[in-house]
Amino acid sequence: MSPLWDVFKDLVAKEPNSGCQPTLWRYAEARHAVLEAGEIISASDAERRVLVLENPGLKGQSRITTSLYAGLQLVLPGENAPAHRHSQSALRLVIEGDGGYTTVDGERVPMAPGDFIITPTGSWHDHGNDGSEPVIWLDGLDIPMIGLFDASFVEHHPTELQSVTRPPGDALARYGSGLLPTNHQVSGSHSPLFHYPYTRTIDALERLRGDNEIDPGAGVRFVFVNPATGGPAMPGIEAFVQGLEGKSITQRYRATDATVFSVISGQGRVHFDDRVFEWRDHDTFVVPSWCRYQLEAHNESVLFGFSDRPLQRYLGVLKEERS
Ligand code: GTQ
Repeated sequence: MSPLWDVFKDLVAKEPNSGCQPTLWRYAEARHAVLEAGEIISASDAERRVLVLENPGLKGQSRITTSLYAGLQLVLPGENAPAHRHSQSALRLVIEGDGGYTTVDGERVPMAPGDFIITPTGSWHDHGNDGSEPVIWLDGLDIPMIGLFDASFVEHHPTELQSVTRPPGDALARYGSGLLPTNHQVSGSHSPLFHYPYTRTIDALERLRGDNEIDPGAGVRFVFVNPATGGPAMPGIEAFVQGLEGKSITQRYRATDATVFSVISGQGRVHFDDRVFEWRDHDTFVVPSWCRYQLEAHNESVLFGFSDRPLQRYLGVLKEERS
């Protein structure tokens, strides 16, 4: 036993105080490092050739926030990252390169820049690159959460690559057009749609550009949903895209869900109370829990982001403030 009164203030804190720091990773530098990793180890030897984006306030923990992991993954032309499955769920935001693909539970999903792809818990996945350019994407996983629950399992596929058992575009045809097969049974809590092509995302953003009603003070912001439930595409992570007008600034805002942003296109700044970061195409930055910020865009910009919001909402602890 140990005395609660010595630790009470740390256990039941006045407000969020994890040490997670506002941080920005410049893509120009990160890309250089990731390509250098490509000369050191193959995707197959590494299993996943990734440089982890570790929050400097959470050293040695491979976390970008207290609950989330992020990394930049590289697959070179002709390479494969072998098939495996694990308890952790993953999301991908494709950053550069054509010709990449990821196979998820028997369907081969082509990767184009800006595409959002999910790999639900327990689904077999392997990655490859049939093109002539390196393919790089941002990985977001719930690794710290699964670690907290001590619920991690991983399994390696008996063959390097799983077999492709479904035609290309199968999930998109079944679930991606505002239609659901009449006999669809909701099973599990992940979206049965696992590919959200950027062509569709950008079309929605462009059409509603400047609309001030979608998310007042925050530009046009859309959440990636599970079309069978209307809930988030992944039960534990909410991912979104946010379109910002040129020469605009969002309202001052803070929330308890630390959020990872990846710049799809554009340039601007993120303002915190005590610092400012400049961002541009493909930079990644993190806004810690309960940290006030504003997003300023110099020109028309599109940001991608993700956080643990659905779980906080479920637990009834999500708190937001606009000021
Ligand atoms: O692509 O399966 O960044 O298993 C970390 C762990 C990616 C993946 C990561 C993984 C993967």
